[in-house]
Amino acid sequence: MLSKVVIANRGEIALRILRACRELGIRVVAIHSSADRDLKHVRLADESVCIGPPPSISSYLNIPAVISAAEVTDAVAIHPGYGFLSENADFAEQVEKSGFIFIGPRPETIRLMGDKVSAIATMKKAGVPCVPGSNSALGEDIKKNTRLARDIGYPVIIKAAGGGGGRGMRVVRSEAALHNAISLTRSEAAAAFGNDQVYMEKYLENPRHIEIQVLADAHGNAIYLGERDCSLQRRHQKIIEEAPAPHLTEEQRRTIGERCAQACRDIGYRGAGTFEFLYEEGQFYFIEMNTRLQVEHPVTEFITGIDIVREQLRIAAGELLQYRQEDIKIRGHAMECRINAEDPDTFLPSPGTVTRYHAPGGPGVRVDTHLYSGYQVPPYYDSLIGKLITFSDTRESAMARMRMALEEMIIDGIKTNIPLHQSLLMDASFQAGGLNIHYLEKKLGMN
Ligand code: MV4
Repeated sequence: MLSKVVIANRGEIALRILRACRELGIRVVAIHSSADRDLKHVRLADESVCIGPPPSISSYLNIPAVISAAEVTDAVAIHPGYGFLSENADFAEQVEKSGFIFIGPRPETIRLMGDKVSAIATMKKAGVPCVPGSNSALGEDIKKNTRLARDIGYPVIIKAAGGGGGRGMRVVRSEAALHNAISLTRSEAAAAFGNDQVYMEKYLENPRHIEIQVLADAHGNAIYLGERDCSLQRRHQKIIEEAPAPHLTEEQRRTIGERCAQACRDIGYRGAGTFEFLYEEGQFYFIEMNTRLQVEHPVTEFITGIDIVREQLRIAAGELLQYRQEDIKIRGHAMECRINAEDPDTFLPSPGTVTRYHAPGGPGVRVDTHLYSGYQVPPYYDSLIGKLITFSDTRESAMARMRMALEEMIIDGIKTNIPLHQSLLMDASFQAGGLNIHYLEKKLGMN
């Protein structure tokens, strides 16, 4: 097993990774900005290194500083968590060139999936169903683009190859608007991502967002761990996730899951990964692949009983996958509420001191958070301060446990979105399940 790992992240996920390392007897190096000296995982780590001032750009995104911390502490591997450098192919490459193990896919895979045009081409070739579209970057030929959009059928969506996660896209509902939309998306993409390549897809009006979790080892084995429904979102920020996806059949799960696992074998994928799909009228359409651990991984851990972070560490150590597909049994239902330090009405960040903190508990309740009474939420980073995850035999019961847990949880001194979660768990449509990606924004009166 790995002897010592650097956790190149902060907050709840750094603590989550520390716990997985500890369980496997791996020593832990916490790296942190000068604003994060009091983070819970920094206190618990075997060693810690302050790598820079508060702004992420000078600390958690500073590649030489992160790699130096691994060098001075004699670590063997770096876990990037999510966000920050987790999907930066140059970082993964420099980690490996410096003689460390990057806990994630090969740098080439990260680069391939980071470019959405090459990601889609790769998945289409591997037999993963994709959205009808251009299948390649658009050229400058107006007539050709017009013909393409006509063939696909309006509405279409123009997306930046360097975008993803909702950045750099534009819906086009008529031929009159097409040329301008392509030009605008192209220039925005050039400015935002340094890559002016754009592509076209059929725009799906009311899809759900369903993603497939996969695990692959370095020896050509790959399995899928079922799906998560992440449709409840606001401005591309997920709010509640759940697994399994409501109303999905076992047959649908097996068909799409096997496609994803086979695609992993085809491309030599390594580590944990997520295939993002839009799901509409019984069909799956691949849109992107995330080559990292995801925020919502705990719902999958609950329904499969597999510790995804432990598997990431084993895979990085070169071990064979510990499970075959037939060992994976989906059981019960799990739900996750993302707890953000933000005003529940305005959604503005609400940093400050947590004057009092009490965690909920009981059967099927998991709390992933770095909070403690007296902790100061800094203003420099993402507003996610914790995740409340519940599990039970049925969706109804998992929701009942979530309502109880939200009621029990006390976070004083800062504002949180707990009231929003409470209102969603009372929402009759949400209780029925299977809502599309626009539901929450409509409920909040955003459109
Ligand atoms: C789409 C789409 C409809 N049709 N592509 C937004 C995030 C990025 N990952 C892809 N996104 C979308 N792509 C086609 N062809 C609608 C969205 C979309 C969305 C997707 C997932 C979750 C939330 C969303 C919110 C708005 C739009």
